[in-house]
Amino acid sequence: MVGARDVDVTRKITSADINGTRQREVGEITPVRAQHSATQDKDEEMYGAGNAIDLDPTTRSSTVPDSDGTTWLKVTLDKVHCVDKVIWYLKDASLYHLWTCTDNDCGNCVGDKCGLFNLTVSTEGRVSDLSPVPECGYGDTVKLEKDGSMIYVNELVVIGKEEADCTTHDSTWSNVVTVPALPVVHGTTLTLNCPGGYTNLGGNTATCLYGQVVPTNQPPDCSLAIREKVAGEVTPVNAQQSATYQKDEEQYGARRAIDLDLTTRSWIDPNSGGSSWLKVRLGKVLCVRRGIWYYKDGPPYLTWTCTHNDCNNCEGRQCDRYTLTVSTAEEASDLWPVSDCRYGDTAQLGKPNGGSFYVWDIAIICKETSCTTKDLTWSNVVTVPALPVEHGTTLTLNCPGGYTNLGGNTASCLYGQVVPTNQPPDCRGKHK
Ligand SMILES: [Ca+2]
Ligand SMILES: [Ca+2]
Repeated sequence: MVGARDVDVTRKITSADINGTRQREVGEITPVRAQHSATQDKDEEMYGAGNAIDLDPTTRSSTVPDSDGTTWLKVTLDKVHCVDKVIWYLKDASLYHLWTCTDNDCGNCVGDKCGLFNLTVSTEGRVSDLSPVPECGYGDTVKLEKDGSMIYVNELVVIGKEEADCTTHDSTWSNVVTVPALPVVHGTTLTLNCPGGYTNLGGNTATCLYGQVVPTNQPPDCSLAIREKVAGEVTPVNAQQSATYQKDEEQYGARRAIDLDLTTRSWIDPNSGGSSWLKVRLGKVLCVRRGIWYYKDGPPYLTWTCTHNDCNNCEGRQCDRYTLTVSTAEEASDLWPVSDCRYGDTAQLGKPNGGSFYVWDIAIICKETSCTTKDLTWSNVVTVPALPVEHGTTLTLNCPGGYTNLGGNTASCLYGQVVPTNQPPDCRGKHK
């Protein structure tokens, strides 16, 4: 693959280069300064380190060993960069050596005498030289070293990795959503979210660096599948099914479809009459807005949206094979006046043509409804404010005179259910 930064190893100097200054390369980083172990004849003007970065191929730095006997030339960059390549040009601007860096080293050298030289990229005075991306050396200092003898360098050119936009993230994060949405420019910080119903058990921030989305600490992990409840989702009282595969209730029973765990499934077999169904009990009559059937580690398999009459509006790949019916024991559902939900206390997923099927999980989502006195299961608890209250109201739970509340004392009205904040109230003991 040929990129914009591949170096033309046959390049020769032009008359313009000789007479004036050479042009900077694509991606070349402008250095701040150059230093070296010692200058030949202490002649800074003729042989100083600055001659290696002065854009003039005809001038050279001539470096001699220091008192330790080591010879080195160091180029300091304006900030920490991801160094892609380092090029050493001779007087006629022909390429003498070319180093290509990775996050480990710049050991990939092309040139006649690679073995004589050592080139390193480092972050001076910093903790870590670890590169956030694998294809470059991370640092603000480039150092060329040699044992003993002299080094003549006409031009040392440092090429940085392109600060490209990020267009996609790691394909192993199959369904991760980023904020802001991709593409973003180099340096942008991203929030990593899992899609609705999934919990991110990994890292939740990343940065766009050199065209790659790099996690701040660890990659996101949406694959473990304890679902977060969807807004409006009610907790079913129980579930039943037509028949269970191998009668194994522990592994394949109906409750596995309502345990919020996408690694467990109910495996529904037809009953003796040939019909296959999973029935979810809501515990009271609610107005069901939607039913979502989840598949393992994936987005919803089928989603039904309900109206006053039915839940026939289905989205997904196999809507023609399955049905969702919401009904009440009293058969009173048609009397309800609201049009955008279906009243009932039971949601039944069916496969009319028979046969087995799996449900990894199912969510029943209800329309917000108020809480009434008859919904209060704690016989003599007094609420403030008094029932009925709207969805979302916080309630204080008091025991009647003479009783002490040994349980929880707050609750909320959620989707027609009075739900204790922590634990249910417990009115006990009679005191004068
Ligand atoms: Ca020069
Ligand atoms: Ca499950």
